[in-house]
Amino acid sequence: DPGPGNGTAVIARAKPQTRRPNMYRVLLLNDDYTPMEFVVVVLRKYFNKGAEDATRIMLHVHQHGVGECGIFTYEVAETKVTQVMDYARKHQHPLQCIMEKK
Ligand code: TYC
Repeated sequence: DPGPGNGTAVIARAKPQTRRPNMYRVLLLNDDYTPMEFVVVVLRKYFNKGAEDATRIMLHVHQHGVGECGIFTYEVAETKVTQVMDYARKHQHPLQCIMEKK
């Protein structure tokens, strides 16, 4: 009589305890109308960039059409996009902010 169980040894391995969350890039898109200074304000206000970094990113978007503001988990990225779009709309600028899976 093998007793409880079926007499087969259980070989178990613990899963790694941490899983990396999906990450999302938040991007600004260029347009012809949003003032450069407004984009710099957005980068400082919502992405915690300093004046130099904000200016560099703004000029990159101006010259290349698109640029990265940061990489965040889904909920944080979505919040940033909503905040930037609401702020641009409030000031009647056509600035577009989007997110994409990394
Ligand atoms: N192209 C705009 C201008 O010449 C400036 C600008 C930069 C607009 C970045 C949007 O995401 C942007 N006033």
